[in-house]
Amino acid sequence: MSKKVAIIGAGPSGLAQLRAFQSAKANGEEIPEIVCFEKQSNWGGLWNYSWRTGLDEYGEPVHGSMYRYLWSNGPKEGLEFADYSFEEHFGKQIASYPPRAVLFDYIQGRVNKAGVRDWIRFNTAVRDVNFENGKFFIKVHDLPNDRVYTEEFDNVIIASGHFSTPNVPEFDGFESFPGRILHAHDFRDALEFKDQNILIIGTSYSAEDIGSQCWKYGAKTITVSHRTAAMGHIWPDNWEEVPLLTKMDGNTAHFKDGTSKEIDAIILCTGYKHHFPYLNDNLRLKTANRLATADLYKGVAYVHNPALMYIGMQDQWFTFNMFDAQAWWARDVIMGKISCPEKTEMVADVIARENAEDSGEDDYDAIWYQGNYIKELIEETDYPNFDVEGACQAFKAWKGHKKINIMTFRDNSYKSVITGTMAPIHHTPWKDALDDSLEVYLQN
Ligand code: FAD
Ligand code: NA7
Repeated sequence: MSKKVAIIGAGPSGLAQLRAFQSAKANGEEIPEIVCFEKQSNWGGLWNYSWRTGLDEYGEPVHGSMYRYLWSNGPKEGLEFADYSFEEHFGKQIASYPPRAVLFDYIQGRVNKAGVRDWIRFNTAVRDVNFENGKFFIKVHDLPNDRVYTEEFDNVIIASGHFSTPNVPEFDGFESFPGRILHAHDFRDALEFKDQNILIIGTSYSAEDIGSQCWKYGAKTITVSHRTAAMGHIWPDNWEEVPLLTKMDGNTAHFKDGTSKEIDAIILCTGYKHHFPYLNDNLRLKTANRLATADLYKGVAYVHNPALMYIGMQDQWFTFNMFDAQAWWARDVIMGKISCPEKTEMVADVIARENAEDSGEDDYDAIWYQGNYIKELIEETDYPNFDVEGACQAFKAWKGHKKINIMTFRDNSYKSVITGTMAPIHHTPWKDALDDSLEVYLQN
C-alpha cells in the first residue's frame, strides 16, 4: 500500500487511530505510511496535564484544559478500551472514577504496548492543510528547531480535539471587577479559591466539576449562574444556583431575578469552540457541540471531501471507546475495506442523524443514541465487540447516583463491560480524598 496518511493530534482520538492501524499491521495487513503530528512534547492530549496557561514556551496556545485533582467525571466502565482492559493494564480491577493521572497512565499503556510512539512527530504544530489535485499538502512547524516544512499526504485525519479554545462571553462590569476572571480552560488549582466567594457561569460539566472542586478544597461559597436552567442537584449549604448574571458592579454581582451577591472571583464555565485555525474554508468542520455533528458522514468522513476524516468531534457521553470505533472505521475506509457513498447520500446520512438526535427527549435518549452509534460503527469493522448496552446502563446508574448526592456519586462502583469484573469501592470517599496521585488511588 503506497498511501500516506497524516493524523493531526496525539490525544486519545489520534492514539486510537494509531492503534487502529497498528492492529491491522499486527494482523499481517499492509498498512499506509502513518505520520502523526503533535504540537506538545508528549501524547495524551488533554490528559497530559500542563501547569501552563495562555501561551506555551514556543508561543503556541496552551492546549490543556484539565486541572489538578481532576477525577473522571463519568464511570470508567463507560470508556474502557475493548482491546485493552483496566485489569490488563493495572494487573487488577480498580475503582470506577480514576483521577487524571491514572487514566493518563491507562491511555499510555495501550499505545506503549502497540509500539507506535515512533509514528509521532512531537513538538510539531500543524499550520496549514491544503487540498490540490487529489493530494493534501500539510505545512508544519518543527518548534524546537524553528523549521517550517510541507509534506504531501493522501488522507488526513483531524484529531486535534474541541475542548481547548474557550467560548468567552462578556458581561457588563467585567472591565472594572476588582477580582480574578478566568475561563475554565485556564483553571488549574482549586486551592487558589480557598476562602473565596466564587461565581460560576454555566451549568454543564465544567461548572459542576470546577464548583465541586472549589467546594472540596475550601471555597467559602459557590454561586452558579444559569442562562437556560439550573442544574438542580442537591447542593451543599454554601452552594446556590441563581439566574443569569446581568452585571457586575464592583464586587457585587446582579442577577436576572433582582438578587445580588458579593463575589471575589468569577469562573466562566461557558464551553468551548470547534476551532481549526490550520484548515482552509473548504476543509474546515463548522459544527455545534452536539452528538450528530454537521457535515460528517457516519460522524467521521467529511462529506465535502471524504479523504479527510475527523475523530472525536461529537459532544461526549462516550469517549475513548467511541474514538476507537471511529478510528477503526476511518482506517477501513482508507484501506479500501469500506467505501463512502456519493455526496448526496452522505449528506442525507448527516440529516438523518441530526433528526434522530433531535427526536430524543432527555439525557437517557442521548446516551443510548451515542451507544447505538458506536454499535453501528463497530459492526462494520473488526474492533472487538463489547457490551455497549452495559456501558449505557453504567451511565444510567451514574446519573442516578448524581441525583442522590452530587458529592458522593464517585464513591460508587460498576461492572466492567470488557472483563465482567465488579470494580472495588474506592478506599476513601471522594470528598475526603485530597491526594489524587496514582500511587494512592491504586491502594485498593
Ligand atoms: P484532545 O485530548 O484535546 O487531544 C488533541 C491533541 O491534538 C492534543 O494533544 C493537542 O496538542 C493536539 N493538537 C491540537 N492542535 C494541533 C496542531 N495544530 N498541531 C499538532 N497537534 C495539535 N472525558 C472522559 O472520558 N472523562 C472525563 O472525566 C473527562 N474530563 C474532561 C475534563 C475536561 C476539563 C475536558 C476539557 C475534557 C474532559 N473529557 C473527559 C473529554 C475529553 O475531550 C476526552 O477525554 C479526550 O481528551 C478527547 O480526546 P481528543 O484526542 O479528541 O482531543
Ligand atoms: P459545555 O458542555 O459545552 O457547556 C457550556 C455551558 O456554558 C452551558 O451550560 C451553557 O449554557 C453555558 N453558556 C455558554 N455560553 C453562555 C453564555 N453566553 N452565558 C451563559 N452561559 C453560557 O462545556 P463544558 O466546559 O461544561 O464541558 C465541556 C467538556 O469538558 C465536557 O465534555 C466535559 O467532559 C469536560 P446553556 O445551557 O447553553 O444555556
